[in-house]
Amino acid sequence: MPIKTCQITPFQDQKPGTSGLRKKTRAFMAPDYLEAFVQSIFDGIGGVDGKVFVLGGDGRFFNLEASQTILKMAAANGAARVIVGQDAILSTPAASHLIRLNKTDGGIILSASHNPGGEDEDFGVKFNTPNGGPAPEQVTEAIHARSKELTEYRILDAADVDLGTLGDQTLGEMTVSVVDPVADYADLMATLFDFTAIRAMFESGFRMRFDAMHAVTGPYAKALLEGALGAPEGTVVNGTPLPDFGGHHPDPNPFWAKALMDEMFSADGPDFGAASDGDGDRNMVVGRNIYVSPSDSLAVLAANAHLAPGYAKGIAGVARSMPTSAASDRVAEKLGIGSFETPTGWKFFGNLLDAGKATICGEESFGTGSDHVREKDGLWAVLLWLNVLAARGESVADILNAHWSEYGRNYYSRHDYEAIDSELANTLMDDLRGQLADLPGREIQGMTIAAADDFAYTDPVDGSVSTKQGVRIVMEDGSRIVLRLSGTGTEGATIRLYLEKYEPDTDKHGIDPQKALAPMIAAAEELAGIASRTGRDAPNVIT
Ligand code: VG1
Ligand code: CO
Repeated sequence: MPIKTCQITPFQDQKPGTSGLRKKTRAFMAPDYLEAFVQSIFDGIGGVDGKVFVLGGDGRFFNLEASQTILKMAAANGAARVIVGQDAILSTPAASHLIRLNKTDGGIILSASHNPGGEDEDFGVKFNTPNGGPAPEQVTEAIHARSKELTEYRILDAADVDLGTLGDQTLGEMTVSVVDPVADYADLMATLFDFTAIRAMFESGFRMRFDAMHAVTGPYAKALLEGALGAPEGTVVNGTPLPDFGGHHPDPNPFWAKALMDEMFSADGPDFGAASDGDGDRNMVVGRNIYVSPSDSLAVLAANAHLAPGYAKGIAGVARSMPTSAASDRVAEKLGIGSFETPTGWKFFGNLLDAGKATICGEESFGTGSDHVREKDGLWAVLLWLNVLAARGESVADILNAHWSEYGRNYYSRHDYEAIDSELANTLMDDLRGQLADLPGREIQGMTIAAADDFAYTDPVDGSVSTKQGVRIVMEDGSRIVLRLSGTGTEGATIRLYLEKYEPDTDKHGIDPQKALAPMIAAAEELAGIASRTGRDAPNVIT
């Protein structure tokens, strides 16, 4: 089959963000754009000759077409084999698992995660390294550098591969192995959790609602929850993946998963609720009449992981992203295990997991995971919760209240201001950075600022340094304000304001977080002036 070499003018805007390259779908569909980025990946990792990769995506609009293009490019560039999910579907954690299971040279995941999908919405491409995790900064920088000078790409002039049929096919000299997207992942889950105990809990009438948000986890959740674990049919709702996610944001938080929240807070709601995002790596967990913040979920899972067979020996350490609340630090301290604070983005957990320093990781953005793969994993977190609920025989509310009594409560909230003019957002951040040196010692809203900096991280394993990862202002009692700009948006800038206040007094654990955090919210406005500068009177999304 003939290989076409296509000449192009290099693109200057293919810089990967927090999690791969995300752009409007139409940008990726424009002539040569996807191809240029894929060739830059191939070149940036030193070529693909004789290598094996995993390929799949979350099923959003353009997923299938992009997959065909990538397969033809992999073949033209000399790859030996690509393992691809049937119909080009793979959740992000399942892709990570397949990369590790088959000891491949990495993988390409097509997703813009929780961003909406469709021809006028978002698309994304991410490269994962042979450990199964998102490419670290050195790799994404090499890919970006290559993209800026790339003048040609190679693609096989061939018919589309039949991605609907399981088994091996050839494309030029390359083997394409179409695999069941769910099977290997489901097998892995069965090794980690006490399926017998969870099944018994469902048999005794435990009721759950899992909202797949018309995204990729539908088939995984049906196979595991309604299949292997015997939950009644109907436990999984919105379980059919759609290219536009039914027109919704597949973003599992109280704002975008409001229908689930309403059900969980209704009279006679289910015992347990959960949702996951476009590509299946995020999770939201809700009990009957109680919402579990992602930071608290991480802490509770770390404290209880030993109840699941896969973690019965205990965990080596807990890692959290910097903006995530310190609730998990308290658990690590009590367990006498390692505790790590990394920049935002799962790629920063990879080295800690590979080195065995951390077993469980989490982010405030509805991400939790462990060393079973190298991505956050929505269903994994849901199954671990189910295992903990089955083992303890208590409600989510009981477990959470007991956790707060033992460790104190880290009140927490994130306020997002979306689609802000980029220049305005950058100036706001620069002005705040300019004040940092003078902040310690200053009184604000009845509190004293103890420290203020722009977070920089030195990876404890390979010594690599990442700077400017978010401004943090810490009060004397440990309460914090964190501000950073999103690296996953596709329109203007998104300002993320993270607020945290520690409350040791059990009598004060029942307050609405927005009320408990009111002084922090006021202090943030005094320091950064988001509302006054942007003219917004409220955040777009509060989680
Ligand atoms: C957001 C989250 C971050 C997460 C990232 C990718 O990034 O804040 O915690 O790792 O999305 O998650 P940002 O730069 O927009 O704040 V996913 O599920 O979108 O791959
Ligand atoms: Co995601």
